[in-house]
Amino acid sequence: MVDILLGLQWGDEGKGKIVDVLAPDYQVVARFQGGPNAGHTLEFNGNKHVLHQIPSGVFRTDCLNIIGNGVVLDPIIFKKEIDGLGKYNLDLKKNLVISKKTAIIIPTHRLLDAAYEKAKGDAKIGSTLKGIGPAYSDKVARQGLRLGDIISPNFTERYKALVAKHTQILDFHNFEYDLTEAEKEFFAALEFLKEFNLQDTEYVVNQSLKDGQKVLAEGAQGSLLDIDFGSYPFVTSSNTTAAGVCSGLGVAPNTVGEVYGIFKAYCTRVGSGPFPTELDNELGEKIRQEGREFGATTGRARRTGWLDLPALKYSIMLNGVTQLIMMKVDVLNFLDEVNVCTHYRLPDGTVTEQMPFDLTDTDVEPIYKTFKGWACSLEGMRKFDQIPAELADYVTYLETELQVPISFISTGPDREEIILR
Ligand code: 2SA
Ligand code: MG
Repeated sequence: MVDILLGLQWGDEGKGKIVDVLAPDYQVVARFQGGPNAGHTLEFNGNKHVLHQIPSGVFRTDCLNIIGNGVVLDPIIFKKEIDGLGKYNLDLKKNLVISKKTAIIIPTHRLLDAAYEKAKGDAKIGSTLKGIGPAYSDKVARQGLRLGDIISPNFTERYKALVAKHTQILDFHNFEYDLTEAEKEFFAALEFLKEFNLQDTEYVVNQSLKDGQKVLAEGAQGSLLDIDFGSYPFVTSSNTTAAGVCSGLGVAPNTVGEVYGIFKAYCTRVGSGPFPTELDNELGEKIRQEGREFGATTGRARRTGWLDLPALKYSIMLNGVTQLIMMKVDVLNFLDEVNVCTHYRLPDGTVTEQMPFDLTDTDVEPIYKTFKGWACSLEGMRKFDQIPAELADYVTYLETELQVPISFISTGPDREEIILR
């Protein structure tokens, strides 16, 4: 079976940590969408490592890691990531397989990202500027380059033709650039990539399933950033929801087993866009500091706010979540009271649990339920019956509301800091 693990909010729910925790049960871990915009942080044995394009199963040496066709891959960043993993003595030529159908991010994609964001002015998306949107655009426009193309004799020609299209747009935007350095790095990185195991990974993953192996599909970003169901246009350019797994890996819907949905005990969002429960105040700042809420890729401060149940229920519905994983509960240890948004009040006074068509233009007022905080450290707690009564009440309330069991509660960044139910 293919089990799926994905974020139910706006990303940064802690997917990296949980993939790493679950990986021993899986023979394959696969990324199916996104690219170097992702930042998955893993902490183990005193190490802290951020992965961007490489699946979070790499630190488990008996696990095969797949970068699927639904990913957009930046070769320059790939080379840097591999170099950065050098100190762990991993055999990545063996344990990592990359789809030949993976879309390539070329240097002008990053420039286009910057040019488009600049042109949008105040309405900018808050992109990570990694070239994600332009690379997916070229894929959908049927003019992109794929990893399997890099061995083709006419690759350079096709690359140049694409760059010519891009520079026309950059010139139109009066966007200044110098490609010399980036292109040098890009072509060197392509040579480096050629030494890796490039395959039609849809065969690899389906063969693994036939052999009875367990596959874990690792989502990036979060469901509320989904291109179709997120707060458009403040979204990323891929299907971050469960639906993306089938198209992003080439597996059939009837192979999908568990869907693990990860959420934080509060919300964060990095980049622009609507955020109904945002705490744009001192408390929000305190949560940011306690939770170390800074972008793992860009270092940007993440916006913080209360847990949003209408949004969470929406994500659970879209993904068919079978088990919930609640993260960063310890960040709220300092609070006397914890709020949860249960409904939205719309401008016309209607109270609803549904996400409005356009959160950007609809000023929703969150309606909160207040819980007594547990106000103590959770250190060393590994069992549900050890946790304070206030936290147990809160978790039980969420399970009743969300109608999905909460199987794991994370109480700190390390692999070991987790309560299994
Ligand atoms: P993009 O880069 O064009 O896909 O950005 C579009 C929107 O998607 C958001 N986005 C993210 N949100 C949370 N985490 C992400 N990964 C990094 C992290 C982000 C970082 O783990 O912290 O370091 O800033 C991620 N990637 C994309 C983005 O903020 C835009 O709102
Ligand atoms: Mg992240």
